[in-house]
Amino acid sequence: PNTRLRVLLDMDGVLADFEGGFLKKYRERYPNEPYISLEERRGFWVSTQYGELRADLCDKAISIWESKNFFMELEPLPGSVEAVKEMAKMKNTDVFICTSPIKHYAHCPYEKYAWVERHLGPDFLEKVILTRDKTIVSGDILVDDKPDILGPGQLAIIERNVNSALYQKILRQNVWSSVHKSNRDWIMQQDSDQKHESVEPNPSWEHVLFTACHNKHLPVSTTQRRLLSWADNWRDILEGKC
Ligand code: UMP
Repeated sequence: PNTRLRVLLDMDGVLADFEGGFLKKYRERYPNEPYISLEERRGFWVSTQYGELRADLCDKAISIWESKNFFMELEPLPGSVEAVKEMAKMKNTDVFICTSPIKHYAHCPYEKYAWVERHLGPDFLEKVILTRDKTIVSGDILVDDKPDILGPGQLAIIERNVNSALYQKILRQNVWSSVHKSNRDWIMQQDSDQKHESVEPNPSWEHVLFTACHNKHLPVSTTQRRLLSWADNWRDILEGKC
C-alpha cells in the first residue's frame, strides 16, 4: 500500500496571482475602458464577467493572458512559494503542480515552466503537470480556486458558451450551491452529440477550494473544505489525509 500523500497544487490563483496580474495589465493596455475591481469579481471566468460588462470586453480580456510575458510575470501569491517549498520537504509527501494551460499555446506552457524554475527552482520542473483535465490525474488532495473542476470536453463547451444566456444567468443569480449540478445538466442537454469518455467522473483527490476574489462569496459548503490563503493552516488540511 502506498502510504505517501500526493498533493496537487493548482498554479493560477493558488501559487501565482492571475487575477492581480490580469487587472494590472488590462488597465495598462486599456486605460479608457471600464474594468472590474477584484472586490467586484464573481465567477471563475474573467472573460465572462468582462463580456457581461460590455460584449467587446470579453476579447479584450482574453488578449491580456494571450500576450507574451503575461504568465511569466505573474507575482507569487503571498506565502505560496514558502509553503510549497516547505510542503515538498515534508516526509511521505509528494507535491505536484497541476495546471491547465490556455489553448493559445504560443507563450503559456513555456512561461509556466519558466515561472516554476524562477520561483521554486529547477528541481520543481519535475513536478509540473500540464493538463486540461485534472480529473484524470490521481492524487489525495487538489488545492484549486476553481469551484467546479471538469474535464476538457466540458471545459471546451463552457468556453464556447461563455456568453450563453443560461450560463450568464447562473452567474448573475449567484446560485453557486447549484452551479455544479445545473451546469452539468445543462452541459448534458447541450452536448448530446459529444461524448466525454476521457473524463473521470470520480476523481481520486479531494478538492480543497483555495479562496480567491471570485469565489469568496460562494456559500460555505459542508462537503468542500477551504484553504483561505497560504497563511491559513494548510498543514491541518494535509494532516486530515494522512
Ligand atoms: N483562463 C481563461 N479564461 C478566464 C480565466 C482563466 O482561459 O476567464 C485560463 C487561465 C489559466 C486557466 O490558464 O484558465 C486556469 O487554469 P487552472 O487554474 O484551472 O489550472
